[in-house]
Amino acid sequence: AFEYAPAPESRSLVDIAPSYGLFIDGEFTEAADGKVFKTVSPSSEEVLSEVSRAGAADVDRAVAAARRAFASWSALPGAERAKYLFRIARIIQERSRELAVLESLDNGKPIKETRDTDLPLVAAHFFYYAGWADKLEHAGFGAAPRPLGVAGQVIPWNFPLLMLAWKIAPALATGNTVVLKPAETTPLSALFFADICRQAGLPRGVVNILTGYGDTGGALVAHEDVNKVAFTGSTAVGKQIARTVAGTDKKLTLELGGKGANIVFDDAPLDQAVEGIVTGIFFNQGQVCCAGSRLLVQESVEEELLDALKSRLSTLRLGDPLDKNTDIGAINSAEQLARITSLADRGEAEGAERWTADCPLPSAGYWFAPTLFTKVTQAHTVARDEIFGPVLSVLTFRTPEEAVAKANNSAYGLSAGIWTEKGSRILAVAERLRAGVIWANTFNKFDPTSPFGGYKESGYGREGGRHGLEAYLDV
Ligand code: TXE
Repeated sequence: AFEYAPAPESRSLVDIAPSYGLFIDGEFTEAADGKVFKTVSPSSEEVLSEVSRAGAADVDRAVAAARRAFASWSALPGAERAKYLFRIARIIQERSRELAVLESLDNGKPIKETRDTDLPLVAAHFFYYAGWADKLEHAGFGAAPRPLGVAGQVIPWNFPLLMLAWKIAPALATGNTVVLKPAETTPLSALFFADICRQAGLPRGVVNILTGYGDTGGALVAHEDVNKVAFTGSTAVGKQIARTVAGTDKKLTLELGGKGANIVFDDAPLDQAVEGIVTGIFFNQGQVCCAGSRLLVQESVEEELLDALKSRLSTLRLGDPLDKNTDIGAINSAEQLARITSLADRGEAEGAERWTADCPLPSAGYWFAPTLFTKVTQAHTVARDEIFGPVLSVLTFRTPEEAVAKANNSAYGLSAGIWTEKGSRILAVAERLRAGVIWANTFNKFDPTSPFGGYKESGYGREGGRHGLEAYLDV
């Protein structure tokens, strides 16, 4: 158990500089061509800072620094690498109030999520993989598993610091060096992490952070001196990266979209199921790859469950992410808000019934009220496409067989939830679901010891747990 920071009351806890450079070879430096971009707070549209935009020349510099560092970093005894990772983990804990406020400002998510979920998990990942660094020969991959070299990692904006931890902690524990590109709308926590690497005395070049857009990510994954590519983001970009990497000797893991089914049987304790449904789709405003965005409810309890769900949704508090009572924060960007709006409008146009929680939206910033679609069929876009927002599509079923068939009727296969009192039913249903993670009587629970990843268009490879080491080792 970790000590959670007390609720930060205001943004004065974090000192954001007016501009930041790229982090290459242990130094903050401008982009070679001097390009910059602004990062704004999605809850206020206030410009938070201006950061460098890395181009191909900067990717070259960062990869070269990581390559130089690889020789000595990979030669260190695992126990020595562990010391750095433990140190990073402890500094993250010490600075967790500052990091939580920063993340909520740059991403828009409620402080109670960054404080109680993101930050504790970020630290936990570094602690967990620190523990593996001196035990790799016991990991079941053979006597002398070897690091791959330079890892090029591209991450999204929905869990900026947590996705960084998922990528960087196993890479460093196994002796690889890293060039990481955070998402363009949430660059700040990765730059603060660069500062933490310096504070921890991490040797130069072991971690490099390149802020920029998709072109930066594209140049990084295509770079000929990158040995391993790890990507979390949209399925479309994931497929593009798979094509770039095809025909090279780079190893690749892809963690892409999802359309998780949350299956509620008629014997489930409905009050608990309601809480699980809310966590499943409204946590982080639904901008979660493993969100339970499809509710499959057994027909006999549909009405009762939906009544209870609507009452519960009417109590959610939407607003300032830095207010510790806020349940629903801002949508990460104007683009994402437009995507959610357009998919929800399409749901209505196709004939699904729309219900919106009655909560006032702030005038500045990007907001979307919790929304339900009922009378949804499997042909509807809202039942098929990842919306990546606070929008739940409700479908019904009569038998467990029908529930499994509907849950599996998706291009994705990342997550699912099962709500029932019957343990035997949990096992019987779970083994027939094509989903990388299946929760029973809970949802959106994460743990560094547990592998995470998908089937089908949700990608391939596993992150987390012992399996997460495999992606960074040659055996
Ligand atoms: O994703 P992108 P976007 C889904 C979700 C969302 C949609 C679009 O449905 O609505 O994707 O989000 C970098 N080569 N997910 O547009 O573009 C980009 O700079 C290399 C699910 O934000 O995939 C960012 O760092 N990199 C997902 C990262 O890829 C490229 C989380 C993700 O951005 C690139 C995010 C390129 N050609 C979105 N183009 C999940 N699995 O959780 C962009 N990038």
